[in-house]
Parts: sequence; C-alpha cells; structure tokens
Amino acid sequence: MTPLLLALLFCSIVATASGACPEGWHQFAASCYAFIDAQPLVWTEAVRYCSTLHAKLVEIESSAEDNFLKNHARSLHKNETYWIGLTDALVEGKFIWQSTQDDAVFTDWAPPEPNDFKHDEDCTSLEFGYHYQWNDAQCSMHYDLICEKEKEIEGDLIG
Ligand code: MMA
Ligand code: CA
Repeated sequence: MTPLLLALLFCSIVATASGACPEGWHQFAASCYAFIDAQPLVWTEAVRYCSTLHAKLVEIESSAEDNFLKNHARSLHKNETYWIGLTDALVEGKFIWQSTQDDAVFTDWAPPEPNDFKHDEDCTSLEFGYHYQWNDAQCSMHYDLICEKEKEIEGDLIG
C-alpha cells in the first residue's frame, strides 16, 4: 500500500475513533441524534423504540441543543412533527424529562402552549406547524421521533 493510502486509512480510523456518531446519527456536543420517520408512533411507543436503539427519546436542555434540532428538522423538508421526551402525565402542568424525571428548566413552548387542550395533552412535540417550537399534544398522536444517545468516548474505540 502506498504511503498516501496508508495515511488516508489512518485518518479515517482516527475520525471514527474521535467520537463520531453511528451511521445515520447526527452529532451535536456530546450527543448523537436519530430522526426516526419510518413509522409514526404514539409517545409511549416512541420511548420504547428509542430504548431498543440504546437511546432515549430526546431531552433538550439548552437553546443551543434546541436550535440544532430545529435546524436539522427544517433541513429535512419533511413537514413532520417529532416527539420529544417531555411529559406532564404524572402531575398536570409539571413537565418532566422522561429518563431522569427532572423538571424542565429550559423550554421552548410556542405561545400559547402548553394549553392542555381538552384536558388531554400530556406529551410534547417539536410541532411542524409552530416552526418546531414545542406543543403539548395528545400522547396518542402518531408522530415521528428523535432519539438521543451519548457520543462514544474516544478511548473506548481506540482501545
Ligand atoms: C391543536 C393541537 C393542540 C394545540 C392547538 C393549538 C386543536 O388542537 O395541536 O395541541 O394546542 O391545536 O390551536
Ligand atoms: Ca397543545
């Protein structure tokens, strides 16, 4: 093999090892995100689906993360609404993140949301009709979803 090919091979191994995301996942900060649109699911199914990918339904803790996700959703040009991992099913009006049960500190509700329309909206979406600001929606709606998992750590892959 020529030195050039060896150098290219080495570079591609380093690129993989330095914390890239799995194929089809998109990196932001220390996380990888998958936008799942093969089959719209109800919210509880969305939680379950992400867990089969060793991930969680996305939890959004900052405007930087929120903007990354909104921009990516827009770039897909699919006119889809996506579930996120925020719910007030346990205590009405108290929105918590599914995996940690932590109160939402950062939020991006589209005014006048969350409105608990017909007293039957306990799950949260990035709503296409709101330019991907957040809506509380019926948990039985079938929406696409975004899964999140931690980026692989460099040392694990280099070995
Ligand atoms: C829909 C549904 C609600 C949302 C309202 C806003 C009619 O219900 O998406 O969650 O709050 O629209 O008008
Ligand atoms: Ca609503």
